[in-house]
Amino acid sequence: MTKNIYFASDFHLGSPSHSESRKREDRIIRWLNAIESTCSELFLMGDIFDFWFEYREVVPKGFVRLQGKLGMMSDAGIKIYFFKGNHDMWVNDYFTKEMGIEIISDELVIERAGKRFYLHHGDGLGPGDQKYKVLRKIFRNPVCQWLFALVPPRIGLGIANWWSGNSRLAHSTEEVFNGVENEWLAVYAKEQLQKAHFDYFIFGHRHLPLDIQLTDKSRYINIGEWINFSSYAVFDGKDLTLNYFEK
Ligand SMILES: [Mn+2]
Repeated sequence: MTKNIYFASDFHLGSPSHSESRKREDRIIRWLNAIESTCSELFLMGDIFDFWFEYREVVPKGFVRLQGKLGMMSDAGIKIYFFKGNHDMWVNDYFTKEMGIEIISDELVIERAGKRFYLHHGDGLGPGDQKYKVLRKIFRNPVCQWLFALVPPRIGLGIANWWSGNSRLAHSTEEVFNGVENEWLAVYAKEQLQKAHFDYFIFGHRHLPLDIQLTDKSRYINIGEWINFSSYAVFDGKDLTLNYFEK
């Protein structure tokens, strides 16, 4: 049987409410059940959780089905990667210890079946968004994380849930395509192509499924999100396609 590589991101579990998130989590589990027999590697490319913060002895409640499923897939020999997104960059060693998942902090370059992939959640890349780029440095600073960990979870997670309730998802409007020249991740990908060849650039973060031909040999695929689209990409050893689950 051919083995595939799957890419998905931006589940934003926890948002906008517990019941909505649970429905989405169930759909994700159905998707994982559907793909696992053909899956050799699974790339979870950021913003899997709308908020995640890991204390030394404590992790946030919830999302137990996803964690159990990933643990079982990993135990069955499927290699799973978890990219830090802008909503869930504070993962520590819990996913690795409990589920055998490899954590990726920034970009990851891989080669599979002779194709070169450039993988990244997509936050903080390309032109513009200076405010976020500064915030990202602060949020990713180990001292800031250490200080936040001193705040009791009841207060820390309370602030976080308030913050997450104010994010763009809570006032969810569907994203629209800006045209290739204004799609900052396409601009970023083109810059990278000046330095090295990649067959595929795969990003999340944009919340809009996109499949853009950058040159005759290179494509930018945005894997979208799971609130409106349930979109994901699959590489079957020959070609990469953007798909929609239960659509
Ligand atoms: Mn996101």
